[in-house]
Amino acid sequence: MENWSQLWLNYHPAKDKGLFRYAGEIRSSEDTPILKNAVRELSRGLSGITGAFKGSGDGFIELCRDDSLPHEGYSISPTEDRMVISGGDDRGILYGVFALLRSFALGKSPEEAKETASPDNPLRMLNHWDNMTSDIERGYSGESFFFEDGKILLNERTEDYARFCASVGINAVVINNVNVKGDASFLITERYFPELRQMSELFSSWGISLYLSLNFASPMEIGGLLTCDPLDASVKAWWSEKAEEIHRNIPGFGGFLVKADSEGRPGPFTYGRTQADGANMLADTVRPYGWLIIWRCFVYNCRQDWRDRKTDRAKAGYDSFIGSDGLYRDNVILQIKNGPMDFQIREPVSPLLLGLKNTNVMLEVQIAQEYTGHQIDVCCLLPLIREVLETQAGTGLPRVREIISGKAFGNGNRCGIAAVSNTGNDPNWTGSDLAAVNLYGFGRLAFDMDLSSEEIIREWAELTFKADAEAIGIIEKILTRSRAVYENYTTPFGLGWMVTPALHYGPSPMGYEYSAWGTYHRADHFGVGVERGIDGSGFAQQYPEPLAGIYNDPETCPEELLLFFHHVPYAFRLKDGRSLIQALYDCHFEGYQELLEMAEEAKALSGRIPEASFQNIKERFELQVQNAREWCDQVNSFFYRLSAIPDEHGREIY
Ligand code: GCV
Repeated sequence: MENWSQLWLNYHPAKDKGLFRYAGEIRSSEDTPILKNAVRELSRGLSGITGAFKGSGDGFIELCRDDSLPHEGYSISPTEDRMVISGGDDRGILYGVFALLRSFALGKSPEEAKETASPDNPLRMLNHWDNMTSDIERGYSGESFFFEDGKILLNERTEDYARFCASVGINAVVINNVNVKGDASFLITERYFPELRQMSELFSSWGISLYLSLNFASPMEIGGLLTCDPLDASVKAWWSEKAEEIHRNIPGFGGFLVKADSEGRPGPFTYGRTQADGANMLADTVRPYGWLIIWRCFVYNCRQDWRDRKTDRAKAGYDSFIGSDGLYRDNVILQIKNGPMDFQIREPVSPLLLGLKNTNVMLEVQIAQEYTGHQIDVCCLLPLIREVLETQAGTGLPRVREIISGKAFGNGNRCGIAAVSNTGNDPNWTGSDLAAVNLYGFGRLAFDMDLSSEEIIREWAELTFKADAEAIGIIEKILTRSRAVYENYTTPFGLGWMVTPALHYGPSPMGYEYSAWGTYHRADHFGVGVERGIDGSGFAQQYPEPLAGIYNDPETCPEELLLFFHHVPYAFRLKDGRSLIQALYDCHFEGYQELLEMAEEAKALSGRIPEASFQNIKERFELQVQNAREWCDQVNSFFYRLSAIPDEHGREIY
């Protein structure tokens, strides 16, 4: 038995509602690597769930191709004696197998297991920020399971990781950090080809394409050239040769993810070239192999002067990319963080997502809890992701989900969604047992954007824990409200950036206020928030109407984003009649109180879920309670000392 968790693929015994009779035999017409894995997984899962597999049932499960189904699509159809899983291709069949196993594990009936589905998003990707030095940038669950001391790791955990990904429909994985340095620059050289080849084969057998993050300065750093100017002929030739070499050595390779001109990384700006010049040069060199260039839009000036109120980091992504809309090759996808800043607990949707109409785009979210509690604080991010997908509802504008799935502007299958992964080599993979909901949920949501957070949470909890209905209910309740609670005791109303600099855990209300990172809240004696309307930085005007108008006016701006868009006096009246300052106090006190309640509720899980999970959850709640208390007291004291306005309810502020 492995000494690491099987997460939601635990396959513990479930109740039979008529499905078990199909578990007698598995028939597969073909024997491709993916189908071999599909059959193996099915028999592994069924033996755990039914406890009796190996020829005991009368019926059978049949896996087959059906060309009328779309790429990666599947259909599950029960008849009297057989359960047919058909797929548009091998990946489709594999996804059908996992869907059927889910139905078995959740105790569904044959009728409930019946389904025809295909993924909403063409690319469903995980980005790992794993370094070859073993550590993970913004990792909160141990060290890398891909790299150790400059070497690539390939073992049973790699295979389990691929199984977990496939089980929720992830079809692409970038294994190394976007900040490519040191040994990682050599991943595209013969030093690492043998292991990468094996990894790519392993991933492919689970329907996953291997991607690498790229160092834009590779021609200089590993190629001995004196420039990496994308328009230089020797640079282009170098990349063409490199791509051919990689193609020869790593079959199944998917392409590159590139962070350029950002936070000290090299890029085309150094040579007075555009981001499009850089991306297109690479795209041309990889075109013969059908690979993609995924180019990140996280480009901004990280050496800003805090005195300067006109420069606004929130505007940088749009400003750097919008002018080249339509100029990108069709094998380039621009990867855009969900908000214009950097994965705060709440941000408006990036205006770039709405603005680029003639360019392939994909959404980037972060399930590594960098600003959302380091996988110590429980924070289920599914409500946040769901909001991003739906944000434009009611405005007549296309919704983000339509944009990233290629439906809004007709950019076909060059689009999708990526998450910065929250995994590491901890035995439970995600540091906190509860944080695995974000990994599971991201995959499920990327595949099916109609799923609600509640549905996913419940499904995950039932699959993960062998627990009674009451325990599942407790976990569901905790997770469902966790994001709102975290937001309340940290930075409500879109405030952001009161976090301890660099570490990004715990409060430091003035920590980023005089920094060079462009991360300010501009709190003073009279009010708080960044003025981003027409009389401020003008960020609100980067949105199409009616959003630009809605965000521009503090009276129409959604309250949960008020301080993101406006510098607002403390006496400003919210819709419920409270002053802003009172609402700030209330949120913090209530958030902390709610957290205490959640921590108390979690105690009832004792004896109801496996002891190791209970201890993991309990210990993390103890730390979270301390963290939330610091946030509550420090932020409230900060505002009280600045404004000199007392809390109407006379609660203790220091
Ligand atoms: C990988 C933020 C993080 C960095 C991260 C960067 C990015 O700035 O703090 O650790 O670098 O985002 O997304 O590239």
